[in-house]
Amino acid sequence: VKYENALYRALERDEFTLYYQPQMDFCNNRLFGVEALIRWNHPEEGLVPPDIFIPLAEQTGLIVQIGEWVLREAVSQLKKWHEKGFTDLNMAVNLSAAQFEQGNLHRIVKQVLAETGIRPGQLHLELTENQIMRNTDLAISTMNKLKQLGVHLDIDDFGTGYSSLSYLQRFPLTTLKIDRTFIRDILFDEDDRALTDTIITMAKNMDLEVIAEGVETKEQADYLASRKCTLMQGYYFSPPIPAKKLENDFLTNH
Ligand code: G
Ligand code: G
Ligand code: MN
Ligand code: NA
Repeated sequence: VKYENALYRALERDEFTLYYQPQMDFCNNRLFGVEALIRWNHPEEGLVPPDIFIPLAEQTGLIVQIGEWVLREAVSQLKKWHEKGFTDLNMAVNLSAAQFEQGNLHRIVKQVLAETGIRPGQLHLELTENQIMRNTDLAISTMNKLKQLGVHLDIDDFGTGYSSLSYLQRFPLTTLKIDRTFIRDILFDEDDRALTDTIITMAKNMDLEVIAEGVETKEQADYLASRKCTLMQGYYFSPPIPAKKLENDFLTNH
């Protein structure tokens, strides 16, 4: 409630910004891609984290416009990085439930790709399990339209939701992102380790890519690599950072 009126004006006042968190291929220490994460630069309060305003944006329906802004901004940033020579870089964008359930999402995605000339295979759209389980028929149909464009469909926070494994096969997914709560205690909690191993094996069997989230230490990264999970994201590599810092820290040695 505190932020509601200000949130309405935030888009037109250009107060949103994107941070980018590196996704590393640990095997060759290469930057595989980045995940775009929105921040709100509130005129009085400073940076407001998305946990605070995304739920509010969802309640008010503003999330649809905000989500479209995120998509356009992230893909045009990716284009700039491609033009600087980093042509292999991928971009991951989070979708909210309301955005996902809008009938015209695939048209917007198609348009943004056409405007920028970004290859669809370099765009990952992140959905949570609960988002796709809300209305599975609608989700499958929307995902099929997106998949036909050639974009990747990633399940975010995998392992924390309510999807059943048998159900997963019905969705045209390309990537599972293992939730960070499983990675946190991976070195000393046998259950978390067993779950993580299972998700990695299952992903391989289903021909899906797998990304581990929340990797905070070298020991966690080494363990995951030993299980053949080499795509990783987390504070060990970097927190989400502004575009300029990402360029300085990750896109310089070419
Ligand atoms: O970056 P941070 O850890 O503060 O993000 C907190 C939550 O906000 C995460 O669950 C993330 O998925 C969500 N979030 C961040 N950016 C976006 C966005 O652009 N769109 C949507 N729908 N959610 C986002
Ligand atoms: O829900 P989603 O996976 O989209 O949320 C991504 C958010 O997770 C990032 O914005 C970031 O703030 C948070 N995050 C990223 N890496 C780590 C990590 O290594 N540890 C913790 N605790 N949080 C992380
Ligand atoms: Mn995410
Ligand atoms: Na996540």
